[in-house]
Amino acid sequence: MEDGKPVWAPHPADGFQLGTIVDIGANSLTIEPLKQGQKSFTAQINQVFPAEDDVNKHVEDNCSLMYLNEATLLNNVRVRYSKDKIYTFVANILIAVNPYVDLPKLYAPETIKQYHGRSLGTLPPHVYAIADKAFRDMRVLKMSQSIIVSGESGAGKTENTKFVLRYLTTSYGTGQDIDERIVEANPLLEAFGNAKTVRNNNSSRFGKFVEIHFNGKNTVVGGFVSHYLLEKSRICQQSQEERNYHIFYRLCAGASEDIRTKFHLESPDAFRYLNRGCTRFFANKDTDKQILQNRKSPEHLKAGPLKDPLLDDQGDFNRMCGAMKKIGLDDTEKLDLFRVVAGVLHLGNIDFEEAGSTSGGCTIKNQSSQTVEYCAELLGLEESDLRVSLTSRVMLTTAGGAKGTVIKVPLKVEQANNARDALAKAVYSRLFDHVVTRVNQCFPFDSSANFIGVLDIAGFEYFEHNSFEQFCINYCNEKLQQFFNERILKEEQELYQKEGLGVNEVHYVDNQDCIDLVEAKLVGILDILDEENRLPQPSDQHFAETVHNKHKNHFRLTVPRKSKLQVHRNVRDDEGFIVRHFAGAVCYETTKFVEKNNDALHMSLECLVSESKDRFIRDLFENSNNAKDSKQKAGKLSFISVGNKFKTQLNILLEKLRSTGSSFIRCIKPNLKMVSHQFEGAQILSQLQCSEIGTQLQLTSYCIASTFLLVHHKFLPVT
Ligand code: AOV
Ligand code: MG
Repeated sequence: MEDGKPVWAPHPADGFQLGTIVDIGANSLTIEPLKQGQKSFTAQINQVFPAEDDVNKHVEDNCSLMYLNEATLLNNVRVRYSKDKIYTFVANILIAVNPYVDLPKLYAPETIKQYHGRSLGTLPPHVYAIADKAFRDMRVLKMSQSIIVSGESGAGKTENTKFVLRYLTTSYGTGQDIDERIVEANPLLEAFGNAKTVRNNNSSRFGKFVEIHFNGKNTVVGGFVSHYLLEKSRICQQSQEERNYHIFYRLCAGASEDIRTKFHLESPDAFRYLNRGCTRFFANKDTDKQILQNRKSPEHLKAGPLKDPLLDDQGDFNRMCGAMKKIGLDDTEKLDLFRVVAGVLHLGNIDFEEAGSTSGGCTIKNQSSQTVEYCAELLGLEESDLRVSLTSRVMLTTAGGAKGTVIKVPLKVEQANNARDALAKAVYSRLFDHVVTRVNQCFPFDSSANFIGVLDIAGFEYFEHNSFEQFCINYCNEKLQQFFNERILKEEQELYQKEGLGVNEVHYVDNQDCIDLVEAKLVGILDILDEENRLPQPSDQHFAETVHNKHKNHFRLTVPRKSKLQVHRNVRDDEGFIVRHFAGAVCYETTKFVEKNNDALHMSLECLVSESKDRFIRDLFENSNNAKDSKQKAGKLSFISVGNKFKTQLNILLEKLRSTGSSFIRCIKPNLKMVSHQFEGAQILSQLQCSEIGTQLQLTSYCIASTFLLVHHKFLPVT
């Protein structure tokens, strides 16, 4: 850094600020901010970076800046963002900042045409450029490709994924149904798998890998969607200000009078599964009072108190029905879906109270009686069977030598509530599986030469309280990070060594030890959890203790007590563990890990639904392996591991990714308020830092110094 020249030094809100160095210490520098009236401060030497001469200049590929560091990257992205240029390349990685405003020109059909067949770098950075590169790589290398879209919740992964799908089907489709179906499958998947959260009004609560398949002539022939880990807890309960899956509200708001009567629908606030998360929105108190007096009025159904001003449930319902039609779902299939959704809502309204007798059990509350009837009717069950299955469970006696006798044990109120919720979760998640299966039938293909897959899966998560869901998603991100390291860093480094470029070794964190900690056989956290699930009396505390005992001195694992952060220290050692991830340490609270890791319904409920009179419901549960030999198995602890299923799926996914060429899109959320034209530098910087783009930059600077080889040379076949 030259004397007197401006530098970038840390700033708490903006990430970096311009200043000049006025004093140099052993490890720190004294900086005088360029902004008038600001006090000088000290900063660590390794956090101060040289600035470009013209800080208002921006470049399309960050690698063409004079100084490559995280401060100039942040500044470049900032300047571009202020001009609605949301895409920036870092070599061949695309950075996409969420504009939070429609940019119709950016995605217009003419723009799609422009990018057709054009090499990376010849046109401004765009998600279309990445899509076209994937296509050209597939064609030239005769190799399947994958596009990995990452970023935190609300960063724009799903929107960019949709742009990729639209681009590829528009540019390289046959112009027939199949192209449209690949695009129109999304509204249906989103209706059942997306929900409003505090971070995103349309948050995907499942991960997906969408493959577009091509024939030998490189024309679209079909598609395939794989899905991962639908968030099940949301079906029964949502956090403050959050909602259940869109479909519930849309059905209540948009269904025709006929369907409404048939499925006994009311406004969302009449249903327990909908009315406990989102706070009520009173746009106009007076009209709302009137509406409340007449809860079933069409106006209320359209604009009930649970109506979110930011979401148009009725309009979305109509759009969703349009999409269903376009992908070829007929009315019967549509009604099958809606009937189950309504059934889940009524199931949620069933209440229990202590039974008067001394049995210690419970009965269904009187006012729920019609609810039970509706629920039984919609799910094709005998009302009396439903009552019995919700309030008791079958067990095998082991006492008094009468081993093997099946008896009915009454459930306590709390247990019955849990049984009801478990049934609702099972039914809805099977329904979601069915929706994905059905979607896949819309774009079938006999054979394909290659595919381009787009991965849209939640990025690294770190909340105040982290549970099993965060654990799984962060484990997934460790695997993806490893893949990224392998692809971008190791391969390039090896290339330079081979070509004798004398590039210094680039340091990145090898995270195999962290992955092993989670997935290793027997000693990995997932297997320890499964082991706990199989115990006669599993407990979350015992699980946490076992994890700590098995990994006493593991670099990646610590007890919450030893944490520097106060919030973690409130968690007792037998209530959680801290994992040091590549992106930071996360404290997982193990409460409910055991429950969340089990996909099995208890026997009485499993039998109930698998013997439904309704063929659609029966089919949803047809493949469940524990329905068979139910008598034999009754009373045994049934367990289907959620964690290990995810591990298997993830390893299949990674095998697939490793067999393809790959491109990366890194989405960035510009602010927490979800508004346009607001660039919160510090927050964005931390997103850039935990994506290893920093390391990519370091590497790129070597390349430029060698002026020999452009970093993207081997990724850019001349096509
Ligand atoms: P995510 O997929 O990354 O979050 P989304 O793709 O759903 O995030 O984006 C969130 C919202 O940001 C969208 O609903 C749009 O309103 C807006 N948005 C994102 N990208 C664009 C764009 N290119 N142009 C205009 N608006 C955009 V999550 O699924 O929550 O992890 O779980
Ligand atoms: Mg999403």
